[in-house]
Amino acid sequence: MAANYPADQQPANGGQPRPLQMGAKGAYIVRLLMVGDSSCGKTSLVLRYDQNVFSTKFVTTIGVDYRDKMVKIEGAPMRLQLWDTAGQERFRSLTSNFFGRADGFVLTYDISNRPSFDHVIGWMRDIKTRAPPDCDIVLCGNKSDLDNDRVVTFDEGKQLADDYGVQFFETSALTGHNVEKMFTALATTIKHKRIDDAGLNEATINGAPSADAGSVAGGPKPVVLGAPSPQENGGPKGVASSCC
Ligand SMILES: Nc1nc2c(ncn2[C@@H]2O[C@H](COP(=O)(O)OP(=O)(O)OP(=O)(O)O)[C@@H](O)[C@H]2O)c(=O)[nH]1
Ligand SMILES: [Mg+2]
Repeated sequence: MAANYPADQQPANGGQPRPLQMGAKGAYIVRLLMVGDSSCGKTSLVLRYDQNVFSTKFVTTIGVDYRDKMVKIEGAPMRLQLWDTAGQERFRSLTSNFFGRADGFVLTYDISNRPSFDHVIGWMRDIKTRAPPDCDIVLCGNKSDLDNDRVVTFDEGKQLADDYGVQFFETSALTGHNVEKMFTALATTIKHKRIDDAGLNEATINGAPSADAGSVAGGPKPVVLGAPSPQENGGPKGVASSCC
């Protein structure tokens, strides 16, 4: 794994997996972070996945937006907390504070933007430095509809993902291509490692509610800088200085 990369840039997928936390509503809580350069399509991917909509308008994310989505993965109810971070450099110190309790990352680049692909190594380094060792990562080459403007080949993306030992998808938030498949694949990998292999089962679901992050409904909740962290057991949702 990652034979072509320095030791300090290896993926953060090693170590003993922690069991997933159970929410009060009987769903496992899965914290997913969208990371990658500005304009590569992180917000668009979340909106396509959550609401099946797309806009050509670019409204850059300020800080971190938050949504959650209830899904069933192989019969297991999961509350996917989608933390959509800003790609702009000026927010980097804020957004990297969110890495500490992530269960998974969608590391996104734009197939029509070479620097966004080159920067994947730096994003991987940040994940390695700050994220839990049992988190899972999907490398996502977005804007696959822009094939005429493509500057990063599928094989380059796949090779990089293989080097890091992570899953790889090319997606299009515009057409919806592979979007649900990618999120489902990440959630499924997390389920296998953090529920199935951790020995959690239906009895655990019914018998051990502990904490939750709040209601499912609603649009993005922009983070208010300097406000208290969200409490897993019902604190104000989307008003946070970090998810950790
Ligand atoms: N053609 C095409 N355009 C896309 C796609 N995804 C996003 N875009 C466009 O790319 C621009 C940036 O998308 P965003 O989703 O806001 O990018 P972001 O990664 O969230 O950017 P930051 O919030 O600044 O980090 C917008 O104009 C989107 O319409 C896609 O799959 N195909
Ligand atoms: Mg955004």
